[in-house]
Amino acid sequence: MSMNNENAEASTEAPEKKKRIHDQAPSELFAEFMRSGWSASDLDDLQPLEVVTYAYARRQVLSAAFPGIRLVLPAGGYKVRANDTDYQYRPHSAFAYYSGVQGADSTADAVLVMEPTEGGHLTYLYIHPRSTRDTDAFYRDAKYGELWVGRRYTLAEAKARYQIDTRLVNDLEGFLKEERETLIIRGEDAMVDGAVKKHDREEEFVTFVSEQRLVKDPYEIAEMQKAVDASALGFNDVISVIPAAVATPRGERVLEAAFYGRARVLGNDLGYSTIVGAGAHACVLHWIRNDGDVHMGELVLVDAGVEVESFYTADITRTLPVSGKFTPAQRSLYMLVYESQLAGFAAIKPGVKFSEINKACQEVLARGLADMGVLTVSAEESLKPEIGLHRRWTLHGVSHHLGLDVHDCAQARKENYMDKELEEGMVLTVEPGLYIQPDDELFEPEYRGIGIRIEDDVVVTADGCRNLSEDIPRHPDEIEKWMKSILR
Ligand SMILES: [Mn+2]
Repeated sequence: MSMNNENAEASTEAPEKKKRIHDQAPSELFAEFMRSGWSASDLDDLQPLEVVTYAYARRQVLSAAFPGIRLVLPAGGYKVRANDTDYQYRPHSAFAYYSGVQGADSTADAVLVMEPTEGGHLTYLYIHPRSTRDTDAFYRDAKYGELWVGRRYTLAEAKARYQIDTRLVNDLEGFLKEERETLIIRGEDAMVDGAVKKHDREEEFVTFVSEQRLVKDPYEIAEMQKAVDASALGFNDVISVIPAAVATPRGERVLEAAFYGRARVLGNDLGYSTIVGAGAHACVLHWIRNDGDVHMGELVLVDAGVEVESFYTADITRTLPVSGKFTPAQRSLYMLVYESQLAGFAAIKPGVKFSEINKACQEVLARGLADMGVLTVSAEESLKPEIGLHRRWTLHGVSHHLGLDVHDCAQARKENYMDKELEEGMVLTVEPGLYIQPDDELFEPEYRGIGIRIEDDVVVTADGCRNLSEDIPRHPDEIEKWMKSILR
């Protein structure tokens, strides 16, 4: 990483009394010298982002739901990885949703405040603006100074970009301490938590901001298509390094790294930790260690998604034959999952309950498993909720909302999620799977240790759904063709 600040003098005090290096003031001569001799660098041609009108409309909905109450949405701060190194910064999804702030523009500790006024709310974006050359901070502050971490927007620049009035975040604490009914997202920003008393509608507020995202606006759907398209290229990259993965110890990491490269080059980051499970590792649902070898003849399950600059993510799973060809046992299990997914797609249309997607997929899987003779009851019996024997191999539900968070709208109430009718504009995953553990004696040996999941991202349309990830091959014949076209 970086060196220490060479402008600080070494301390001779005992370690426990030692000041942090950046606490030490520079000489007046040095400070004066550092402040002078720079050319002007304001950005005066910044255009409003496309998201501006959408973010405004989202805030209008929120405003109407909580009239007369101050609403506070913190972006959150850096999270420590170890000692003085932090994780890559990523703002809270509710902050991103209502502010529109995105990508590298997004700075730690920003807070969106909606101040009640007659007939609605006025919105303020509180930020750490850039540390200009007339401050000491630009070279002394290792956390925010622009010689250390890069330039941020001035208040005027951020306003031009997001069309929201901007204020200094350092002035926010005093502002929040004024007596006023206030709702916050708690647990993201210690200063905000400390300044604002608990309100009995806080949980309702958190639920509301989660449920508002259940139906996506056209901007969001376009961003999610971008995330899916970038992920499609990531899967091409994964296939292209399969020979290297086979040749390298811990080959799963080779595949993981290929996808990660694409996520960082085309997007902001991964939307979640990539799962790469070769062979029986595919039967471990959240296998993110990815430290296994990759062998010829196995399947490898890759569950990965690129998060684009606006922080929307894809969530896609493909299960690929390492050799480029499915064995008969692999193909027969794969086709069962494939048919199950088709039933899931077919179940999706406005007015149908969310939970019906799972029902449609599970029905196909249970019938297939019954036909294979591994169930001790009929498919009908197994499908009764209180019985569910087939779940030994299906393990999880087949759908969740997708958006800024990979498991989007997670604070929504059950009646507005599982038990809710689908609406046009919802974005969902459809991801049935079958997982035959390597020690499962109910299956013949050639099936043991096979894990298969096929996961696509769909948007609910007026009369059905549109698969955003349709272009990523799914059928075994298409997968074999796809792999051949990359690996030949
Ligand atoms: Mn998923």
